Amino acid sequence: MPATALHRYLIALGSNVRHPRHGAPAQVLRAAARALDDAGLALQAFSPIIASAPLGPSRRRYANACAVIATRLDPPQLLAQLQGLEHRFGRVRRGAPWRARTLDLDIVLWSGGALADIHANLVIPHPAFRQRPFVIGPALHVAPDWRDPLTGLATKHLASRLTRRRPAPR
Ligand code: A4P
Ligand code: MG
Repeated sequence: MPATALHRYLIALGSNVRHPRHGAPAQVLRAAARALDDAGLALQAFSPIIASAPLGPSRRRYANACAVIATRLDPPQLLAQLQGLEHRFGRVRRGAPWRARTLDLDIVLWSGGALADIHANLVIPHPAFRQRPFVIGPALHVAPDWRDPLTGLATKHLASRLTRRRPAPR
């Protein structure tokens, strides 16, 4: 693959902490989408922002969304750029210690298929994305036909699989 090839990436965005300047988590995600675009990662699509119950120990509800971006950066370069953005958004000096991160940017899929880069500590597809309604739901709006290279299933198939698995409401 030539070094200058344009790649497409599906990015999952999450936030559950207010940012002192941008505001509530949903505002953080909107600002993050603008920042991605400003950083030269051409924003091709941005999903609706959803509110989701926290998975894991945190009690705060999350705002989640997905973006499709196009860039010539390869996956390790993009990961470094995303981590720089997380750092800019999530770590605010308040006295001595750095506060908790307010922005999580994960690479879910890319146009190059499956990848495991030990040196960059990077796995694509993101190992947990298929089971996460807060990723699959927004992804359905921006990448319904994008196929997971490992299962061969498109996002819309993963979404209906997740829906089917949920117990019927009483
Ligand atoms: N890494 C490996 N593969 C990837 C990839 N495809 N994209 C490595 C991004 N990073 C990848 O990530 C930890 C390490 O994962 C990095 O060093 C990177 O090299 P991190 O973002 O620094 O730390 P984290 O946020 O604790 O990890 P992670 O895996 O992003 O956390 P999770 O599992 O995503 O959990 N509930 C709701 N409702 N919504 C959420 O968004 N998010 C989390 C975060 C928990 N619960 C949630 C949500
Ligand atoms: Mg992350």
